Amino acid sequence: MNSDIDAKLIEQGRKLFAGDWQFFWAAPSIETLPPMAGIEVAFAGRSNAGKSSLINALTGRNSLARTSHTPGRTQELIFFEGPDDAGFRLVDMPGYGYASAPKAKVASWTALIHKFLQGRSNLARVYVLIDGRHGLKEVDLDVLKTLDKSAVSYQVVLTKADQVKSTELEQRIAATAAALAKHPAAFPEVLVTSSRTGAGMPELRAAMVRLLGERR
Ligand SMILES: Nc1nc2c(ncn2[C@@H]2O[C@H](COP(=O)(O)OP(=O)(O)O)[C@@H](O)[C@H]2O)c(=O)[nH]1
Ligand SMILES: [Mg+2]
Repeated sequence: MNSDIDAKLIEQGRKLFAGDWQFFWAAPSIETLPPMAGIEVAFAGRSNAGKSSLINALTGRNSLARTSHTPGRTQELIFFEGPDDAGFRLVDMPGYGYASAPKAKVASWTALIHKFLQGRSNLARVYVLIDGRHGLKEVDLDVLKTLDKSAVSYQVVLTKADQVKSTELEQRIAATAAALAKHPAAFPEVLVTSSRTGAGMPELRAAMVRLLGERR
């Protein structure tokens, strides 16, 4: 990749996320979604994968997206809006795969997400967050299958990189990329982040700037 273009995107990403990000809307159901406008990027992943922490790290706001030590607490689609003129939103999706969740809850999650993915033409990408300490689990693979069937492009992000030894992390990246080869709708490249150290944030912000450019 051209490093001048790279540096430019990194700088544009820094600027976009240095702007004023605000909570905008919480939707517990498909009927209560905000009207479609601008371009949206959503963050999916198991409960506790680090979705809310990643949104906080991206926007540099420690408590914009509420993070929780209690898995499975976010049960709504939460929308955040960027600086006025950017026309850009981040969506914190409810976590899936919380072991003690009752079956009915899992079914309602799947239904909500399925409907969201089907009907949201301004949704440019879903980032699927995978805890870097654990890698892809069965429930994640089920979600990737759901995403394959939707028209949305998606990419896997390995989170909590600060908690994994570098040799182990390399193996995890390789194993994840190998699994993704079976999912043609997935971006082949795996992103790696740490919300604690900020690792991977400039690259993720730059990727979203690139996406915005492509969608406009
Ligand atoms: N060490 C470390 N912990 C993290 C990181 N990201 C999230 N966590 C922790 O993981 C737990 C779940 O994070 P949260 O963002 O609430 O996950 P969510 O359920 O996917 O929204 C919290 O205790 C966070 O502090 C990270 O990059 N590094
Ligand atoms: Mg959360």
